[in-house]
Amino acid sequence: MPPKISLSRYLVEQQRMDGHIPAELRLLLEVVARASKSISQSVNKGALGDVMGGTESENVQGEVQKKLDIIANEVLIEANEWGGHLAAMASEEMEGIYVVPNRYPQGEFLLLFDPLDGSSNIDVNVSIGTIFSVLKKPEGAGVSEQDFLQPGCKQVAAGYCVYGPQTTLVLTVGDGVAMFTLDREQGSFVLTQENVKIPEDTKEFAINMSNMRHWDTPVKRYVDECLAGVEGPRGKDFNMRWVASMVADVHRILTRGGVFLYPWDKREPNKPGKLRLMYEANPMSWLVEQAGGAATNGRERILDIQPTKLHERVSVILGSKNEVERITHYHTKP
Ligand code: P6P
Repeated sequence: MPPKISLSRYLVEQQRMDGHIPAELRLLLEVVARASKSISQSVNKGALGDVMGGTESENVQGEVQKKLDIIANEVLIEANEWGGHLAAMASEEMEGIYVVPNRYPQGEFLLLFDPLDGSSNIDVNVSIGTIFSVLKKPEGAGVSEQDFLQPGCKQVAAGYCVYGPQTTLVLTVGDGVAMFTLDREQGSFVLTQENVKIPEDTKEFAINMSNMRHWDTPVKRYVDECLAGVEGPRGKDFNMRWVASMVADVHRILTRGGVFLYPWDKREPNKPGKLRLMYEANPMSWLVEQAGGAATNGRERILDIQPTKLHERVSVILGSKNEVERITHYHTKP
């Protein structure tokens, strides 16, 4: 049995080997991992803890906040604010940025997160997760929301923790994708896969089919061709999955390939899509690209999009490279 490599050892070796991870970033990632462990314990309590159900409040997206949304947000804030590695944080659950209080030293990194993605699945015991993205704070005194508005290609680290049958942390610092499974007996994340690779082709697509009548033509064409199966233009049968938890759908794609679509649709034409660019699409797109996949909004690479608002939304098509290229081609060269 090969030696168990902990997250800490992996990060130290990454730091020593490539200088990829400055000490402050290594500390940040270890703190986020520890916070994820704590969130996992709250999630796993379920009905045995006072963590299920909704609250009276709504988040900036106008969505009813679940108790666990708020718990996860507070865990991440409290775990990260004192360490001296961050200047500020941004969260799906908070309208504005959270500047590290003056009583703590400020660092050079910005942390963005969706503290508990897929929270509609909490009460029905389906996998959910925490998504995070790390940027460097631009030079200059102080920190503002404007400092966060950097394209996804500027990320210095990104990942998620999926709370499913296993609790698994998936991470990139720009040197490929590694997966760490929580060993509850040791209480530490153990390296269980590195150099993750997404197959370039797939027979599995993930989309919420109930929105079909609202889709734009290129998406409808793509899905119709998949449904036509081996007798159709694709010459093969496809399978469909939709967990309605981006973390779970992306984890499946990183593990066995596939393509995930949450496209623009006619229901709210002024909204580019449902998912958020800064703390959902960007971190997931970097992970997918680092694993040899692709991620576009149907027309351009998601990581090239210049954000204009902290909570802006985007259309997302990501996964197996050849499928994403095909769908993007249907949009740009119909
Ligand atoms: P729908 C969860 O609420 C989420 O933000 C993503 O995790 C997920 O992929 C999507 O929304 C599910 O949306 O419309 O199918 O419920």
